[in-house]
Amino acid sequence: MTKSTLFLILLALVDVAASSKKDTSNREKRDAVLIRSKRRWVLSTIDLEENMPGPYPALVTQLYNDKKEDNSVKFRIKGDGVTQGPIGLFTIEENSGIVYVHRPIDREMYPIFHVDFDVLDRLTGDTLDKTLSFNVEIKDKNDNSPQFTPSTIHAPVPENTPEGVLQATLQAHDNDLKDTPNSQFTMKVVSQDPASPKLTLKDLPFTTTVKQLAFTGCFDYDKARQYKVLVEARDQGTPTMSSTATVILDIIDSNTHPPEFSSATYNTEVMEMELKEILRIGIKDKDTPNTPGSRAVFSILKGFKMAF
Ligand SMILES: [Ca+2]
Ligand SMILES: [Ca+2]
Ligand SMILES: [Ca+2]
Repeated sequence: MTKSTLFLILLALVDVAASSKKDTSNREKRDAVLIRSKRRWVLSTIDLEENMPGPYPALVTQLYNDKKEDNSVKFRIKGDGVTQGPIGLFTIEENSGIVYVHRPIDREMYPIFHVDFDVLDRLTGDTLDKTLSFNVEIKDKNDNSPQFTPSTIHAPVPENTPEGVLQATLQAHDNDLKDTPNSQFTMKVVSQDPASPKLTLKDLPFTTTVKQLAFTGCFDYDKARQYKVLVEARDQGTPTMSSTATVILDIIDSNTHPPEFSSATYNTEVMEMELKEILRIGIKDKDTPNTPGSRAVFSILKGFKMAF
């Protein structure tokens, strides 16, 4: 029994007391009554798929009620998609009981419809039977690709980060029917520039919708200061659908270069008792200017006095 199938339930006759084993003709009579009375609403099915191509209006099903046989009855439909939003989606031909749908349905917006059918006396409008109520679940189509939130990520990466995970997580969600291939997806790195070090996605415990960016090798600020990584999420529906997220890694320079003196020795002279600048010593540091990695601290390791 599929969920998308509507069942018009056979309503059993309450009046089943008139049994008599001793009288076969009575039993036959009773069975005939049962058969007629059971067939008040006749079993029927409705299969409704998301995004049905049409043309519209499209025939959905036809209702039968044995009270219809004398043509003195009419059918009525009410509920979701009829008297409640989205209004005008379903109609019924009141004499024939044929049900129509008038436009495509987006399951992600309207996954289920609760509708009621009545059979009425055509002249008086009185209801002639119990209201037939049921839920119509719309059969899902794979019409959504998994989407990343956010779809662009900027992550700073210190140059000297040890091999392993990065502080960059990727999260995606697919709006199609939960726990089915239409909404289940996988994620992977599809491209990266530059190519090295190699970036991959690492699983996280207890979730399949969030992954962490990881790498093998090492970053070198002098070789590449920014990485552009494309990550794809692809669902398992038919046909499959996918989307990508962009991760920008900004490599942050670390203290990987020692400061170097521009000259090995410096000579200067100073007059006795004179207080003035006597020497300016320059250094070079290949690390980023104005960062702790490039700020040099000087100290005099050794000196000596000259006597005059
Ligand atoms: Ca949809
Ligand atoms: Ca869908
Ligand atoms: Ca999907």
